[in-house]
Amino acid sequence: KNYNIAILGATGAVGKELLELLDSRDFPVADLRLLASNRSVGERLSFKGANILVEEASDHALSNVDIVLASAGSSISKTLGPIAVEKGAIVIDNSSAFRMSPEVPLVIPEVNPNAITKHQGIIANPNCTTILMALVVWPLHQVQQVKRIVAATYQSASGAGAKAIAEVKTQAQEILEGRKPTTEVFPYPLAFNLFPHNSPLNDFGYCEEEMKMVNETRKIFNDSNIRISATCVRVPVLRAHSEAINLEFNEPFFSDKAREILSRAPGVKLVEDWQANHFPMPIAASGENDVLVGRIRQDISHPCGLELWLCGDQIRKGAALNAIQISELLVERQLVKGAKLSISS
Ligand code: A2P
Ligand code: 11C
Repeated sequence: KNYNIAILGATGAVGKELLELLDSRDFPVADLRLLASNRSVGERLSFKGANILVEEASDHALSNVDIVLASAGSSISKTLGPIAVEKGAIVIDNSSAFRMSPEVPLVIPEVNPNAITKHQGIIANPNCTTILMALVVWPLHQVQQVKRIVAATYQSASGAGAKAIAEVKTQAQEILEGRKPTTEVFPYPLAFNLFPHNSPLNDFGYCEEEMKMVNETRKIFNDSNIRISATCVRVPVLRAHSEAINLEFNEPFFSDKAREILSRAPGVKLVEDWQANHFPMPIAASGENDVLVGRIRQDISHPCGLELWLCGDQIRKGAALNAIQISELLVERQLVKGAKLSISS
């Protein structure tokens, strides 16, 4: 069976990657609808040799669709997501709109694939930093329970969308030419700079991005006790996020054992050459499906601590690839069917 697919936000960074992955992974597509804002109407994007016209996202455009891959931001998902479900589609939503709703599965196929069975029409794709961290921590957590995670992130411009990637390139050029860098998407120049993630702060001084890592990981792991603290930072990298992760267990977790587990973990690739001092880099992770992990070492400050370093393509596994893998899982388990919606967002 082939399916009618709509990409909501098809002209964006994640939307374009979704299109490429549907093509290269040979997803069983019957009809493909590309939806964006009215600014992009008339644009054409290529899919399997055809040039498909971009249409304006609307109620009407969501009729007769089996799967909506949504990546046009939270407010669009909140408005159009439930309408699509009402019309019989399953929405795989890349925004944060429904992630923490109890009725909405929050899924990383390598971690909690069975969560999709309970879907009521909307399945949420986790935040990119959460996906990359959870994918690597989960196989270790399965062997010895992780008590506490302390993460520091180095997040690429792509996390803020296609305009942000263009902005950092323009800023680099402007600075090299001795001009003042222009800022439209980001509050500060990102080229030759970095700054703490600029999402809204809570009363404890944590930003939204940091709290997503805390709350979403707990939901995905189905473990409300795991303690997590993160510091999220935007860096002038184009499309791959990096993360320094410190894990604390109840007993020592030896680095050789962690290395052995991660070397065969799905979606993870071990990149470690201690002699050459060669480890994962965002430039190497860009365009890759796997999350690269390395520098696995015992924490010298804590007998039960373990340190590791990872880099993963934010647009791929952090967003589009994870959504496509969820779609593939739905097809494999024959779960692509209209659902009864009851979402409390
Ligand atoms: P458009 O290109 O027409 O603005 P990114 O995350 O890379 O910034 O991409 C965001 C995506 O969401 C783009 O495809 C963008 O379309 C789409 N989008 C933004 N605003 C709307 C809107 N009001 N209605 C539909 N799609 C939108
Ligand atoms: C970033 N992770 O890099 C964010 C972007 O909840 O999906 C994605 C926000 C989200 O800025």
